[in-house]
Amino acid sequence: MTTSDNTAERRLDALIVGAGFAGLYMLHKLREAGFKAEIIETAPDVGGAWYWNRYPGARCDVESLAYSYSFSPELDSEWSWSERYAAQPEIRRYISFAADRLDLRRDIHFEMRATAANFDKLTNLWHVDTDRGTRFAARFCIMATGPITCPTLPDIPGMGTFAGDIFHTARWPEDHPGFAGQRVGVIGTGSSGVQLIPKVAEQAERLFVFLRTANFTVPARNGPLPDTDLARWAEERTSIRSVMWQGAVSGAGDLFMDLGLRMTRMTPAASFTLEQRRDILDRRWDWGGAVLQGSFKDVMTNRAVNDEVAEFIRSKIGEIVRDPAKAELLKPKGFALGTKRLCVGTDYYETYNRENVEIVDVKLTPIQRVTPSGVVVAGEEIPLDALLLATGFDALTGAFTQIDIRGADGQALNDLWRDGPHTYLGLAIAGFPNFFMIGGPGSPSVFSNVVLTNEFQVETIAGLIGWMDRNGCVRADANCEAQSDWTDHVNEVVKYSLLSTADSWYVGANIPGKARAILAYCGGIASYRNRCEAVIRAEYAGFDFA
Ligand code: NA7
Repeated sequence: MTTSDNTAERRLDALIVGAGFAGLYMLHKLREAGFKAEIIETAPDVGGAWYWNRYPGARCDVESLAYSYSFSPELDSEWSWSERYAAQPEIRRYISFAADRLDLRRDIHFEMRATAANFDKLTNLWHVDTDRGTRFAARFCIMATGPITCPTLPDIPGMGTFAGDIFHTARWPEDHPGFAGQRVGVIGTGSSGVQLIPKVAEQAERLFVFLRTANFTVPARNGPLPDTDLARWAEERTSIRSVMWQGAVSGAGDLFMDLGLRMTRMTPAASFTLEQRRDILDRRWDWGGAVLQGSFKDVMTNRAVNDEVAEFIRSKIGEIVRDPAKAELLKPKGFALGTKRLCVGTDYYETYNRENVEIVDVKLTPIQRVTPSGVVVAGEEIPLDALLLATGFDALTGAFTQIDIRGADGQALNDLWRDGPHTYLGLAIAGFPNFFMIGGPGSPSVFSNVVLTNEFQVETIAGLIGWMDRNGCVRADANCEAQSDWTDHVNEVVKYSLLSTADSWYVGANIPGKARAILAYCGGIASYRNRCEAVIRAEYAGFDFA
């Protein structure tokens, strides 16, 4: 859709920000219900995070079969995934296919960024400004901006002076020719770095990995999806998805694991002998994917159990990496497994056996500055042709705080969230009527299969908007008490887990000055859904309507 009318406000029922999985389904759902809705999207195409994260090796760490829309039997039956863990180009094609199949593009304004959103309490309209001059007036403003979409750059002196290629993984240029014959540096060894490093190592003459914190990485064991899996999925997907909602299958990688091995995730480690536990860990390691973190019920609640699984991974690193000094640097230390997101890789540790790959321990000797021709570490310049930044994101709240969002009394969301996000069910914010969020703070988001939980949130928001219309309501505002109960619950439930014990982006610790608070709800998707369904049954208890 091209937009030329940047003088008058475009009047809508709903403005949706973001054309990823969440925003596209929201548009479809509202359209189906007869509402006039449009999307604004900063990228020139659909896909959200999957549009931007096109670095070599970018791949989902949730199984493709489970990382797809479930609402449409037609989409399900017309699409077939090629690999167990789909690579970024295939996921982007899938999202594009869904957008075309549902005819969504005509209501999407591409290359347009929201800059400000203000609620007018007299007219009950959201006024949204954009960087293209187009203004919108909408009854509802829905943020489908994605939890990990706002990249952060390291604060190293001289960054702007580097003369070679310098990219963040989430802003990778399209059709980049690669790094053959080059000296390349990578900063960052989280999920993105872990996927990127083996691919760059295959191309570069020399690769320097600037390692600050070694993360736990498990092998994906990716490969073509066998016909038997595809057939079984076609037959059983409805029941598998409902089991996913109950939490007995994570979808991260245990869809077709044998029942006995799968059920260990519901059983405390102490129910098994040491030999049985070792066997479970070995079999899960061999199965591949993030399932190691779910080996036992109490991996994320009991530090001793967590340590045992962590030590198992450290022993595997020692077996794979031939140089003992490198292996030692690559063994994660000082935080519990899973408290920084578990990385899923392919040949990650094996890559450090290549002669062209060097580790620079920047915890010991930080990068002092970037020069036009390289980086300076411990007083010496390491000459580089390219510097690749896998340095992460201002997660969950970043996409909100970069927009000037103001509620009914002109209050700024940035002020309200100064000590961490306050939300009602991760769906709404008190004082910001008719403003909804999908996959955002306070919801299961990054602690769940986001496609699955996004769909549920979309349906909940669409249900609420439909209910308001049927009941003659023009305004829904989360009440302060309900919001503070939910926020307390989000903060309380994490105390029973190890999740907030590390300095990770889960708690905002990667962004200087960001309040330390758990950013997503870790109480499980089943309990989240039950809670929301109880609210719906009670005619949207916790919301005040006008
Ligand atoms: P992450 O997981 O936040 O990883 C960022 C990495 O960058 C991490 O290793 C950081 O080390 C490192 N980093 C950041 N700044 C610096 C500086 N200044 N010097 C050295 N190292 C630095 O981001 P990802 O993109 O990998 O993954 C984010 C999520 O996206 C992922 O979980 C998937 O869900 C998709 P640190 O740990 O801070 O020492």
